[in-house]
Amino acid sequence: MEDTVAVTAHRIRTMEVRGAGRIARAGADALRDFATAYSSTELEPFLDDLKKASETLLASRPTAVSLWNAVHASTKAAFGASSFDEARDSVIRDATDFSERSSKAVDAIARIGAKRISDGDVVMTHCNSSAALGVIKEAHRQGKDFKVFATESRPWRQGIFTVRELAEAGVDVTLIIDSAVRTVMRDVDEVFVGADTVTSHGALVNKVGTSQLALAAHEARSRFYVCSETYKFSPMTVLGDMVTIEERDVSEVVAPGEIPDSVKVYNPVFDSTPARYIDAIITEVGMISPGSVYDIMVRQLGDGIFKE
Ligand code: RUB
Repeated sequence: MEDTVAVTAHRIRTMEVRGAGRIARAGADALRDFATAYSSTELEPFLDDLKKASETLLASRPTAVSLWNAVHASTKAAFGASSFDEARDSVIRDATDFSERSSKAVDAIARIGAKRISDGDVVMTHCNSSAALGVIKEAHRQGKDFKVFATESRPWRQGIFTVRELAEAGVDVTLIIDSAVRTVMRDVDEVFVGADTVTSHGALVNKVGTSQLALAAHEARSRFYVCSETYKFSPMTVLGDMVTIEERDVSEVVAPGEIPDSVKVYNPVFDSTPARYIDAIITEVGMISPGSVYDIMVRQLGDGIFKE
């Protein structure tokens, strides 16, 4: 059943599964299936294979810490288990629990964030975040009358998924190209974006271009909200680690032969927004300031996670 893990890692790498929350749940689900179908009953080989499965998943995409937190939450108890049954059962239990808590967190964020949207507001979102779209759809479900601008989000154009999803929900949505952000921002009341990783000092790592929305929002005095489950908070950043910004293939930006071979193409797919441009982070444990991330992480994950 290592295949399930390899298939999931492939689907994450090729972006068939994308968005930090979905990636994390897919990782946890793959580990649950791996443990469920494991054929031998020896503890040591199981732990060796579990380690390899975890590494395969973690190598699939580097930026979203949600995947690391999902793998850690699903496997931590197994590595301290004293029998095969205990280890396997803990992976099945903890991976299932992670996925369930993850889905509930998105719902809680929707309920909390929706209160920040009022009748007549203009909202902007970037890329395709289930947490941010949850907020917008919940506000719409509550009968609020507002407009949404969604960015195209080159080069993958996740904005197309966003506008489809919002249109299907009946939301008044307008698609804009990424370079129209500043032009439109003067009319925007609130920006809602998702998170791939939030650092211990409250910086947001999310789809490239997010920091431009934040700067434009700051200039236009529009509020800038990050919708982030707490498993997007990165324990590694407490220890000083930098977040790896994924760079993807040139072919996502230009077609073969479209530009001279001598031209280099740089395709970073995430960027970092400093805490000072963030009004609040909307999490499943409430609306917090970027300055509270460290405390929440310690409370949620425990001191042990910070040991190197
Ligand atoms: C998606 C992206 C999303 C976050 C949050 O990037 O940057 O804003 O992952 O998403 P990609 P969610 O399409 O490259 O994975 O709120 O769904 O976890």
